[in-house]
Amino acid sequence: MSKPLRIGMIGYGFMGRAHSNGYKRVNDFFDLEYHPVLKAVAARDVAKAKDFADRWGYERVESDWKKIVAADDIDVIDICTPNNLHAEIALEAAKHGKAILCEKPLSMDAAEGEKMVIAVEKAGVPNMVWYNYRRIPAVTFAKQLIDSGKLGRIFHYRANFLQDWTISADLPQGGAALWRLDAKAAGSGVTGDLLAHCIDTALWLNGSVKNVTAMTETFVKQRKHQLTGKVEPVEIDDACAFLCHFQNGSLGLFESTRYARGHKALYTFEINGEHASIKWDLHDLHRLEWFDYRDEGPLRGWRSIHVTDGEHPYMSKWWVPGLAIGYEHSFVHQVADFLEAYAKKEQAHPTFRDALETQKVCDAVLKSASSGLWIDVSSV
Ligand code: NAI
Ligand code: SOE
Repeated sequence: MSKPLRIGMIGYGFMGRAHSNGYKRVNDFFDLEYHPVLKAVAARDVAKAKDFADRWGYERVESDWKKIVAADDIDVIDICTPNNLHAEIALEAAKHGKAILCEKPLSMDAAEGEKMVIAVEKAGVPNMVWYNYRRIPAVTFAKQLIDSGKLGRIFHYRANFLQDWTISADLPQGGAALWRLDAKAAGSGVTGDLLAHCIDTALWLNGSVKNVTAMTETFVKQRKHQLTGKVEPVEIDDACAFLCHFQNGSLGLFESTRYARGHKALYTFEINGEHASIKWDLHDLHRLEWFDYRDEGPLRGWRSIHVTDGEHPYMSKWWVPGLAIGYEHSFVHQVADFLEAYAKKEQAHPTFRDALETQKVCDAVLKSASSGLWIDVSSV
């Protein structure tokens, strides 16, 4: 019989749903010592939170997140709010000794992230950030291939995250659904929202970043604020591109934009090593492209590996070989890994400290874009 782990969810939007789905499905597929219990959800709009709670099976609703953070019957605080609330909630949750699962990016900037890391480490509480793309089986498989040394020395790391949903100049900024355009709620634009994913994956697959040079652009300079009705300057980056040196000597090239007409959420990466290369694409997420120079000459070429066999990461828990899983399963995997680590009294990754490293790269990128200089990540 597994033991209960009581979840207090803060925010009931996109991620509130993705995580709740993860909590509900995980024990149906993974053998674990703990099972999540959906105890309480907090949000300002109690009627909407009640609908959410009824749909997903949360036992109660609170209008103030502080009540959930202080409640004796909650073990884990799951932060699914806009970015400007992550730190305040996490600091309070650490004071109450709760395990904390925080959505990405960790914080508004690295200075805020440092405080969060200090708080969770001082409190000694389990902490993890939802950089879920690590747990897509093809991405985890890429990690296994790199760690096995099959690619040899790495020369290049290339990643893109392209979207097209903010092109209209009439789109307001701020408030529900549009907080990502408001720097006060989001911290930054595509750098913290999208490139943060690419950076987390890159740090995991290819190690630390030494220095960066970046450019950003804000194509629409003013937008009406949804909450105040006033036309205000847009302070986020709509697009960002940066070059970097990794500590292992390889070169990095990253691009993200919300102005790439035709692309909804195109996250891709490619890694070129001495012996082999790999490519991955979120729109075809169960495939890993592999090129190995050591293959027999006439047969040498790109292979497309369907990462659905039982021997591939996580896949033995799902269906039969050849049947794909999707985006939502990355959250189920992250919950499973968290519960496994929790049972062993270990930390699941990425921890707040891991995510702080991503935050430092983001800060260095933004600093470089505004100064026009190469910035050392260690100087941030
Ligand atoms: P959303 O706008 O869909 O939901 C935000 C929720 O926060 C809403 O339920 C809202 O009512 C609630 N909220 C706002 N202020 C609050 C307050 N003062 N007290 C309590 N609740 C409050 O946003 P979404 O897309 O779910 O994003 C939330 C977080 O998840 C962000 O940090 C975002 O960067 C991250 N995210 C991560 C993704 C991933 O792939 N890992 C995907 C989408 C978002
Ligand atoms: C933005 O549209 C967004 O939802 C990001 O906030 C997520 O982190 C990313 O996974 C998908 O796109």
